[in-house]
Amino acid sequence: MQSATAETLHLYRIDGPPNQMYYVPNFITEGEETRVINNIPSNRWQSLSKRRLQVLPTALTPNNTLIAAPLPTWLTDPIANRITGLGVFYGAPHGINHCLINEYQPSQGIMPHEDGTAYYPIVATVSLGGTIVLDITEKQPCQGEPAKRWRIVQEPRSLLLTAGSAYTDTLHGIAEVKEDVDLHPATVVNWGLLGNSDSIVANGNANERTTRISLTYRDVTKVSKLSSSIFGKARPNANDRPSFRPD
Ligand SMILES: O=C(O)CCC(=O)C(=O)O
Repeated sequence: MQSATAETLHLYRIDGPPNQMYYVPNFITEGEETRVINNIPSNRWQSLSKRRLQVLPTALTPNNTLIAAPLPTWLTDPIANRITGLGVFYGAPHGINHCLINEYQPSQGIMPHEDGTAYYPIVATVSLGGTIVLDITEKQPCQGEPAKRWRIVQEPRSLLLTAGSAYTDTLHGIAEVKEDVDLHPATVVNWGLLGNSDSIVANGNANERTTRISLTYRDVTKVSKLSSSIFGKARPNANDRPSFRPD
């Protein structure tokens, strides 16, 4: 399949979770992946207990405001521009203006959480390096019923779009394991969209984790044009995680 365009994005829709999630394999090339990895500043990582994180262009203020600043070109050209070209940030007040970069070693992950209201309800995740499984859980199951769960495999260079009620009504997390197991068409909702499911099958329906980096592109809804020195509350090097976000 050719990579997605605004016209063909519907072909990449994931069936199963609430509307709307899309998975696009090979959204970027290996050359683009290498270029981004090489541009990630080595001195801006914040070490968290289970992963490391950096925030671009800057951290949000305590009341979740972004002090207006452009994203670096290596994040926008071509990746953010290509995402915007899919039309999915149509309706977002600013378009993509923020990016969290997470890095996970094998055995690292992120506990189930929601991204909350600091952002317009769409997130575009580009994966670099290793493959990982994202667990999606229904936030408010029907009374007496267990929460519905879905597993999404994210391959390197893929794009995962989460919008609408998939954004507002579910939690997402990554298990702290060295290997994702039991991966097959009945357990992975985006199996039919994967670029290379053969390698998972050849590995005994498992994925051995290696270092994986995610770029999560978002639109922070509150933006201030005041400079951080005038505003006085921005914390450019602080951990940019509003209180609902997990370690
Ligand atoms: O790394 C990922 O794919 C998920 C990151 C995430 O959940 C977050 O930044 O809120």
